[in-house]
Amino acid sequence: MSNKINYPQLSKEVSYALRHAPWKYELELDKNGWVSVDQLLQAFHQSTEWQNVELDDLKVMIEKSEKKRHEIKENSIRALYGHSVPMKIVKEEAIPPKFLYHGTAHSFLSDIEKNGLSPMCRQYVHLSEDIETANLVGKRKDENPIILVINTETARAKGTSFYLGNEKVWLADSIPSEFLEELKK
Ligand code: HQG
Repeated sequence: MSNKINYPQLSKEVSYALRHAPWKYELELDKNGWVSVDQLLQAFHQSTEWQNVELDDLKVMIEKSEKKRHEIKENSIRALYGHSVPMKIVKEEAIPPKFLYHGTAHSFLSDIEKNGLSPMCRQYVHLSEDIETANLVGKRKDENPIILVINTETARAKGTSFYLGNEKVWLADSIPSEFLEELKK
């Protein structure tokens, strides 16, 4: 293991490979987004920046990260959410808490009110388990973000499915606007 590794930077590049452009690393994701760790390392070793990265570094990268973005199991690795690859990654359907949250920018609100939440450039809409997380997500786009509340019971009763991302992130194909309400701060 190298002690010179910039783990946030490594995490960004692993996310890029596993969420957005696996073909640039000669990787092929399986239907759940997994690739072999050996293949990923082999690809990363082609670049001078990552030529010393080992499995243990990937484990430290996951452990040190403020968000659980990746997961390693039986010598395979995958991104847990965020995908934009053309082939839709199959996520496990599950029953979420009664309320989920989505933090977003004021400038998107009128569009969202009209069209609901769409995945935009990604495969799924990303929802947060708690308001604090939604706020952090929203702050990426607006310093005082809007928080939308999703009543998942009503949405599920009317046919919306929810999928597991990580312990704080839930996914959905889309959320019609009738299930969205703005959180009054
Ligand atoms: C908005 C980060 C107009 C939506 C975060 C969002 C998250 C609409 C933006 C994860 C719309 C898409 C994903 C509509 C949705 N009209 N705008 N109809 N529907 N939008 O980045 O949820 O750090 O693709 O509100 O923490 O912000 O990368 O999605 O603002 O978990 O691990 O379109 O990415 O995780 O933006 O973030 P994004 P997101 P990482």
